[in-house]
Order: sequence, then C-alpha cells, then structure tokens
Amino acid sequence: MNAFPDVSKIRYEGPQSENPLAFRWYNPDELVEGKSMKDHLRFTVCYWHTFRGTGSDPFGGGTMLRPWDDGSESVANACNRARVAFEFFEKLDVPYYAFHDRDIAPEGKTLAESNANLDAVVAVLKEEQQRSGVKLLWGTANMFSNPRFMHGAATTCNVEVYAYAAAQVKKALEVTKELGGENYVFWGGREGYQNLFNTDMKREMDHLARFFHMAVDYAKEIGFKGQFLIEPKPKEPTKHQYDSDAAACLNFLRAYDLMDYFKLNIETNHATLAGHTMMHELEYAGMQGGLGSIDANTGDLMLGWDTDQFPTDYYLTTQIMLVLLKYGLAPGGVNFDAKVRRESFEPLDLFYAHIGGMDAFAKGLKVAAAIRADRALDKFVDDRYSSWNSDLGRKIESGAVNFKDLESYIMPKGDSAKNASGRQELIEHVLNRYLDKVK
Ligand code: XLS
Ligand code: NI
Ligand code: NI
Repeated sequence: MNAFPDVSKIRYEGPQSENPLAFRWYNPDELVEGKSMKDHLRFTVCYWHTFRGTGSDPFGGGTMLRPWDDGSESVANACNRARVAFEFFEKLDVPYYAFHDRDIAPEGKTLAESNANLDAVVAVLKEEQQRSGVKLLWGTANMFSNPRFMHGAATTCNVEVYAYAAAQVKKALEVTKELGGENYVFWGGREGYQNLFNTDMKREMDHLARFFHMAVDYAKEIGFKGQFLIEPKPKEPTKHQYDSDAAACLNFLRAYDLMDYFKLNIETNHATLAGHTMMHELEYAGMQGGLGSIDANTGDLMLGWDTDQFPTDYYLTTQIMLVLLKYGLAPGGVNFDAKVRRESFEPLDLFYAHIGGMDAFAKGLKVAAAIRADRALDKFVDDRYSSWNSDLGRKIESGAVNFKDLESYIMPKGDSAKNASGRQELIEHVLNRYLDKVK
C-alpha cells in the first residue's frame, strides 16, 4: 500500500519542532511515572470517522477526498480500505484501532450475507494486525443506522428487531474475539425514546438488561475475555437516551446486577452534552471502579450537538490525564472518536488531526504527572478536609455516632465552626503554572 506517499512514519522531534508531520510531545518510549507514554495513552484510531466519514452534514453531501476508495459497497473495496487503514495506523504509530461491524464491511441483503462480508474483511484485518502489530482496542455493532432500528435495538418495541440485534451482537462478539479485541463497547445508538406517551420505559430497560446478560453469557461461552463497556450519551439521536450519563449507567448496571461485568467508555462531547465536564464523568465513574476507557474528542461551545472535533486544548487533556493517572486506563485506551471537519477534506488532514490530538494528550500527561509529583493539588484537598481528621471526623466516618451525639457535641459550642477559603482562583493559577512549567 502506498496511499499516503507524502507521509513517512511520524516521529518525535520535540516541542521546538515546526514540522507539522512530527510529534512535539508524544514520545512513545519516554517514561512518565515509570511507564512509557505509549502504555499510558494507548492511542486508538476509530474506523468510522477516519475511514468511513464522508464530511456530509444536514445541509450537504460528502466532501472527503479518499483516492483509495472507489465509493462502492463492495467487499473488495472494504478489503482495500482495510489495508489503507493499517498503512495509516503504522505511519501514525498508534498501537490500536476500533470499529463498528458495519464500518469495516458492507451490510448485505440478509444477516447471513452481512456476516459473510464481515468474515471476508476480518480475514484481511487479522492478517494486517499480524503483519503490523497494531491491535484491536474494541469492537462494537452498529445498531442505529439501518432503518430497522428506528425504535431502538435492545429497547425496541418490536421483538423481531430485538432478535436481529441479538444475532448481530453475537457475530460482533465473535469477530472481536477473533481479532483479539481487548474490550467490547455498547453505545446505545437509538436506545431511548422521543416521548413517554408511546413508551413503556420499565419494559424497555428490562429488555436492555436481559440483552446485556445474554451478551455476558455468550462471551463466557465463547471464551471472550475482553472488558464490556457502556458509552454514556444523553441525547442525539433520541431525545432521551437511557444511558444518559455515568451516574445513570452505573445505577442501571447496579439495579440489574451487571456491575461485575461492565465499565464505562466516557466521551468528552457526550459529557458536555449531559451538562457535565469530562473530568466530572471520569471521576464519577472512577470512584466507583467503573472507569474503563475514553473516547477522546471535544464539542464546540457555540454548537449544541456531538461535533466530535479533535481535542487540542491542554487544559482539557490535563484534567483528563489527572483522573486517568489516578485510576489507570488499561485495558481501555484513548480512542479518537473524532472527525476532521468537512472543509479539511484531504488525506493529509487525517494526519494533522491525529497528531494534534496525540500531542495534546501527551502534553496533558506530562503536566498531570508534574502536578502529581509535587502533590500540588493534593495539598489543597488535604487542607480542605483536615477537620475530618479530628476525633469527631473519625467517629462520624466510622459510623460510631448518631444525630443525638452530634447535637450534644455541637450545641455547647455555639456557632464556632470556622470555614477556610476554597482558594479556587489560586488553584487555577497553579494549573497554569504547571502548564508553563512543562516545556
Ligand atoms: C456516537 C458514539 C459512537 C460510539 C460507538 O455518538 O460516540 O461513535 O463511540 O458506537
Ligand atoms: Ni463514542
Ligand atoms: Ni459521540
């Protein structure tokens, strides 16, 4: 393959480099907290945006120039595209990729035909993985594009569509296993509702839980050891998605006895659509042992939908890396669920976009590690909660006292409790100081 003749393998040249086809921060073998950047970040290219994105939007058709793609829905075109994708992964020096079943192979007229198409392309992917050493971070099934899924897949009102979805996930699990996928993702594409007048929410959620239990059972049966992940998102395409945010997902998993089998794949643009920061979603999942992987992208403050832009903001990546360093990421990874904008239509733009995203995360990793090395934020947190290290704090935390005890303790003291400053602005300065410091 030589689909990108103007690009050779992207290398680290350091922060001073002005070469747009070089890394300034991502230095794969550089150790941070005793581990290589490559192992911390586990960068992943997503197949759907990068190799199937056309640049179309509600106002116009595709713009992308992809000279290797003949535009047909043939298996031969899909196999050729797969080989081009691996040339891209290798030149970009990413260790992982991720896909939906329908991104890699065309959907046939019947499920049997779709499965056969999938097998043909999977054989090529397997060969390319072995040749290049690039691995599969996760697989998933697209159960939202085909019109049959208009009412949902695992939460559909139509039992035959449900059966179809189950069969599709069965096959997706098989190919993910075949390719050594380290995780399997469920993003609930159309699992939600437009209004409650025609929706039996309880019944739909029971069905969804059944679906997940069947997936867990089948994974056991075929010996698939990857981590199951749910990807929260609050809206789009449905008005209300059941997996609306980390809290909703974890509550669902707990209610239906699925906590042992699932973690979350947290995406920046989905967090912000839910009215949360990415850091909030990561911390909320992490503190409950539910942080699995991330979809790295960013939204646009001026636009209200999932624009899936490449992340470039050091402030954002620093926040993310602070949480990922705390809880760990493997077997998850940093998956660029991000697309070049429709005006960036040349193949070269795919490189610029990913390089920018990878550098932003590598810099965020270094800044977060520097903050952690000095315990620069921990000090604020420790101070802020220091009153809880008293005898009284310990008694409350261990459950040794009740309301009456607390009343007897505080009543004679009057209004003596003294608060200390939260130091919000100072903390923001400190963050900027570390951003300046890492050179
Ligand atoms: C859509 C989701 C999707 C998942 C995979 O908004 O981000 O791309 O990551 O199904
Ligand atoms: Ni995503
Ligand atoms: Ni998304």
